[in-house]
Amino acid sequence: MSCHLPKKPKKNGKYKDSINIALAGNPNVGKSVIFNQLTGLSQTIGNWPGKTVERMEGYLDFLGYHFNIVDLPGIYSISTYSLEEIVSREYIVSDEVDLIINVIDATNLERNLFFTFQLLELKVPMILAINQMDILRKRKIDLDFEELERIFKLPVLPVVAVHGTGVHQLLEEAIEMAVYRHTHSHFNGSEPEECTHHGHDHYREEHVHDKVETWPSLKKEFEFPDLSSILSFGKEVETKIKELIKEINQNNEYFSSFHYPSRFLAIKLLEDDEEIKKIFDEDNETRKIVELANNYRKKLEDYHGEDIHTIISSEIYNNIHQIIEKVVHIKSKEKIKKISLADKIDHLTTHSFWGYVILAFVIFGIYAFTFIIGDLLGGLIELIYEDLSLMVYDAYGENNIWVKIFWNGGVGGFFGALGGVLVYVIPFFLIIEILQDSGYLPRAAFLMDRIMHAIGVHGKTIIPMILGFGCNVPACAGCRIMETEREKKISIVLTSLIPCAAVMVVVMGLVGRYLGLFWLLFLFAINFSVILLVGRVLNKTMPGVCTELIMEMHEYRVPNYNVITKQTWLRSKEFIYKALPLIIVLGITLEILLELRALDPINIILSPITVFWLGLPIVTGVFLIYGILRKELTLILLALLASSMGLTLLELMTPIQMIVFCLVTMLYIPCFATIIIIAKQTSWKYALQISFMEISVALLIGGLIHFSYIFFITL
Ligand SMILES: Nc1nc2c(ncn2[C@@H]2O[C@H](COP(=O)(O)OP(=O)(O)OP(=O)(O)O)[C@@H](O)[C@H]2O)c(=O)[nH]1
Ligand SMILES: [Mg+2]
Repeated sequence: MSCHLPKKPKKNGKYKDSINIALAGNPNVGKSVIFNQLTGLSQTIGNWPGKTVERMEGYLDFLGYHFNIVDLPGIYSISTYSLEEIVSREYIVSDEVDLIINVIDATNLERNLFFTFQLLELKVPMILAINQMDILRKRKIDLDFEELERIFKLPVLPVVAVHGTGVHQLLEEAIEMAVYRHTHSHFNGSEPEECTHHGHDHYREEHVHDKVETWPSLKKEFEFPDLSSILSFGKEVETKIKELIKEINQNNEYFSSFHYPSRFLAIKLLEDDEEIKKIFDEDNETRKIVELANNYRKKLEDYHGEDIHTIISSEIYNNIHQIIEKVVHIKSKEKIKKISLADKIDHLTTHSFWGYVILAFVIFGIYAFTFIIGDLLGGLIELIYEDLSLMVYDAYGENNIWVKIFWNGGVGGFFGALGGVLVYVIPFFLIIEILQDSGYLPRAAFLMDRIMHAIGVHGKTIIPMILGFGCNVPACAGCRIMETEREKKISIVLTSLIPCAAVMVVVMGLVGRYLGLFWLLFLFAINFSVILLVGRVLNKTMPGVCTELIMEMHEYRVPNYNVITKQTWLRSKEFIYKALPLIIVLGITLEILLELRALDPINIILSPITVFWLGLPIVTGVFLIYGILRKELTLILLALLASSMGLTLLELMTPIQMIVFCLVTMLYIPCFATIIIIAKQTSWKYALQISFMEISVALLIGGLIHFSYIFFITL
């Protein structure tokens, strides 16, 4: 296949002659799975709504074309209920997008098509991707795609995103539409049978080349099919819309610069859409149209006895029901059985008693799974390192400076990261991905709602908090799902206090390993009490009140093997590529600095805090600073130091020092990457305030424990 489009040089980093596609649809329909399949990038995927919080762009070259693909946050409508909806709407009609792939969840056609109907009103070139067809097939439900294409007069394709089925056909269809179809008004109603996605290749090959010159103006030249038969409301509403369109068209020159079709503007005016009304604030004449729309709205509401949104949505749903009746064919009653199994699990995990038991079990399970596997592999790696070290020491001598620097520092750092961190982090990410993809998280949010209200947020916060056990960085970014700024700010603080996988590695490697379960639980109890306390204080001091939990619960799903392994690998890769080299370099640097005794001045400066206040060994000062970079460094550097001194960690630190050190590491400051993400989500001021607050809390508690211990033993 080679239909090469002449590419102009990059302009502002973007190819001028490329196809720009936006993936739009309801939350949790599979947009990001499609995006990742196409671009090879790693957008968050999971079975809960609202994961994609920011527009993400990726690209690929396919069949000689350059595609810019944009993954949009999931939205339920393109009204002005939320900022995301306004931003998405403006983006969809802008010149930045050539065509939309509307991703639709096949198992939820009714609600998804509601959004499709709104998109259709924008009259942008569009392909409908009916995703999750595997689930539908399992339920023995058929969709008549030919009928769907006949109805929508646009390409409608079946997709199973998680298997990659049908994903590239979407692009083939996009090429068709972008380069060929809009110049051969092929889809304008007359010959629907030819519009299916079968057997396009031959005419793409033939026609693509000579149509290239019309390329850049796809959106303007695309003749949107006449969909008046499905995009029509009842007679009264339609009459009013037509009247408004007439008025709008009289000022066509002014309105056309906004890219919105007149009919869309008319509908939105009727719906009293604040953003659209702003467009009409130009002069007296345009303002009159708003008044007219207000007038019509009142009349319609009086006539129907309902508000305008209900009137319009019920008209849309009427049309959707008729379509569904035509295209959905249920082949077997087996569906009922399947649903009841999902329902049973659903019922159990949201049960007022068993739900909490399961939640506790899940959280305990995360740790048990991680640390059983981690300890097993970690022990093995440690053994290998010890054996290898003996061989190296025998050959070159233990006190050889080069052995110290490169073997103890470099190779020791590598093995430390591998056996001390990576073996825990990978299972951790794996289980978090399984949890995400199964659909459990919204249930946990529902269960925790009442408890979370006590600390100023609703249950949804538990989602970033659970994700925070894996890594605080994406978790803090995920706090965008909170509805209000107040809740977002509180959620970010609470999430940044969750002990992430790296912190857990430190805590398990010191307290867990040397002091046992009781002290481990003690540390957790303090950590979670701090979270509760901070939440309560913020709830009392921040202006505003907590909103109620509104969250869609999608059906449970068997986690997809491809999705979870890929996501786990992508997250682990981050660690391998970023942390591993850093650890090796720092390991070598540490050995050199130790040889030169260059750490001493910094440690001495920090000693009033580390030694006097916290009662820690003086060497921990520099390690705590390193820990801001990545928390696991504190443990690895400690272990390296101990091994370079020929000691075990228990000989380097007393039990009480381990407890204080771990507590401080758990609480003292979010790591650097988390601070940056918090600043991006809120402001630098807030990020620094959080850091300062957490340092103070950590030092306060660490000092208190140290002095209580002294007091206790002097008694
Ligand atoms: N069985 C099945 N599951 C799918 C398919 N496509 C996506 N999923 C699952 O659907 C869930 C949602 O997928 P995402 O790609 O994260 O959805 P999204 O539309 O990007 O969601 P938001 O970013 O929250 O708007 C995940 O659990 C996926 O594993 C599919 O074709 N079949
Ligand atoms: Mg997404």
